[in-house]
Amino acid sequence: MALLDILEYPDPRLRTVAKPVATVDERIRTLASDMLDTMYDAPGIGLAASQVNVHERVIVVDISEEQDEPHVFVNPDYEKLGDDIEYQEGCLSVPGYYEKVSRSDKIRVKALNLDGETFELVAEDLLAICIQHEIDHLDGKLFVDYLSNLKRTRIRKKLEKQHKQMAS
Ligand code: GNR
Ligand code: NI
Repeated sequence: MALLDILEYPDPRLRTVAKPVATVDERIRTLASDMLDTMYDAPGIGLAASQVNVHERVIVVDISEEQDEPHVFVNPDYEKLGDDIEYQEGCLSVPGYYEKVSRSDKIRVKALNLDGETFELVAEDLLAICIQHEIDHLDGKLFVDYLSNLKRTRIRKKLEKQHKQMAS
């Protein structure tokens, strides 16, 4: 069990575009395992490698109540199948803030599993929303980017103040 530190907005490292994983090896399996530990500990329903300052295309998701349905996606890609719906999102990198974001309610995801094999999954509702939120992280994108400039600036200033207080 290993817990990783989660970067918080507006840390510029969260804006890094993650690189594709070339080979799914022991290093990637350890990363995914540590990311799941970190996600469950937080607790959260998803985590992208970008959030733990590893800029490679790996995400983990588990929306189950029992925290016993882990999904790992390496080099994920998706197409939208559904309609856009609004959902109140949160983010472990934007702690304490929840705002409505519009995303597709159904997607088809293609990715590699931890054996390096390609698989496909049709995801709906919260699982679909969470996977889209995580893939955004891999592209350096955060849910606050969908909000008004006013809302995003307010959130940024409050978190910056909190980070300064914690540092002093
Ligand atoms: O724990 C999380 N909850 C959540 C709720 C609504 C939409 C997306 C999410 S993902 C978030 C964890 C996180 O920050 N993943 O990047
Ligand atoms: Ni997030």
